[in-house]
Amino acid sequence: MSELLATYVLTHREDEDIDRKAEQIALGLTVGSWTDLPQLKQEQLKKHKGRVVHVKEKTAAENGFIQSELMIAYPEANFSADIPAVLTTIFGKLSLDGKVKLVDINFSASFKRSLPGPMFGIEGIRKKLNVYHRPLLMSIFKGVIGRDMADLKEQLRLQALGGVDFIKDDEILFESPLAPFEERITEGKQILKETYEETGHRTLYAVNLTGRTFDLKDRAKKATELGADALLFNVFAYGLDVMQSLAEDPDIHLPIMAHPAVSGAFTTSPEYGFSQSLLLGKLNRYAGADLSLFPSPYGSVALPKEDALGIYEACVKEDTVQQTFPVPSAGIHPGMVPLLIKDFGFDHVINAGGGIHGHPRGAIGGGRAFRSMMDAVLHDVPVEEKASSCPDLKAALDLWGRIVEENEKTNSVL
Ligand code: 1AE
Repeated sequence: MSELLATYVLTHREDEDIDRKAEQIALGLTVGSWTDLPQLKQEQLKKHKGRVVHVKEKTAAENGFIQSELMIAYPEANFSADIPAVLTTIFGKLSLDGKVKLVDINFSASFKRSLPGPMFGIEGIRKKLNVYHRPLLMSIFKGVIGRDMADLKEQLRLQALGGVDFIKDDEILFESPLAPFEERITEGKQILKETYEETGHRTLYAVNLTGRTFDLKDRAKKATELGADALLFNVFAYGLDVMQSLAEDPDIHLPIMAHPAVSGAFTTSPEYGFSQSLLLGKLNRYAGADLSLFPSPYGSVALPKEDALGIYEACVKEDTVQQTFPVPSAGIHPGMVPLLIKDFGFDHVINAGGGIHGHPRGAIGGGRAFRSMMDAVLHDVPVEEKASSCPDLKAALDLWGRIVEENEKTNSVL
């Protein structure tokens, strides 16, 4: 019989009987109070009962409180093969019952067959761009609310001329008569065709898929027909299952870029909600995100480094589904590139809005500064030397400086 393993961290009083609590969870989330039932019913229900796999102390007691790790196995026969059924079973009422954090889920091999994973993944996206040996660079439209198509087209053009690989809509750009979804796709496509002809560098555009849930599929199909490159999707405002339905639909054959908006409400507490690696890494990946955006350890909205690395690991580690491109983001500027490459290697996307548009020479200078810093790191050229031959990089470093790790004494960050 296949089982799903759920791992939780409970914060509780030192003297609480946590073995008993674990048994209550295993029973309560599966067959309920089966011991009070007649013998026949008990027998019938036995195969549906949850099983405590382990209970371990995780931290030393502090002010009378302690954290314990619990692993509980749930028979997969108890639920249908979809993420809403899984989450309702293993973390439904439990998420309301004290200080419980769901940190990991392990699905059986057979259950995983119902989860599509990314349709393109790292490999498919690199193939679209024909870029294989460096991190990708993405920029973000900024300040475009209330602006018309002429403004958007100019911003798109400048970003592309800076040498970025991807340009994404801002997640707060919704449908507007000034810049409708369909025009953003068709006119954006034309601009990127022109910049490709001018520079030979290909840039893809991820348009924000927004609106009411039951209209999303039609809009995404329209985007496919119009030749869109990719979809940006605020998955945590809608739900993982909505993204999975988009990813699985053969008429919507587009990479999905999962934005982390709203996810902080579910992840940031050390005592409640989901772990970052589970929600933004593993579940995003199984539900079909080709790219997963998350705060890096260094920018304006920063995650603890171990959380950011945990998301990265869940996106790329060996699995039955394709890899999701990790996209550490938020407040990123060229001076952070050495640390980003050190932490996340080649297979990630460097993503910047303000760090591109806020460059003293505008978005073209911003893109060039990032690409130049990436070149310096990948070809082992000292940053100062690179900056002396690249005025865009010099201007970025003069403005924002370089971020080095706290324990770093030398000028080199690699
Ligand atoms: C974590 C998501 C980052 C994002 O979407 C965004 O718009 C970042 O903008 P900047 O780079 O902080 O200006």
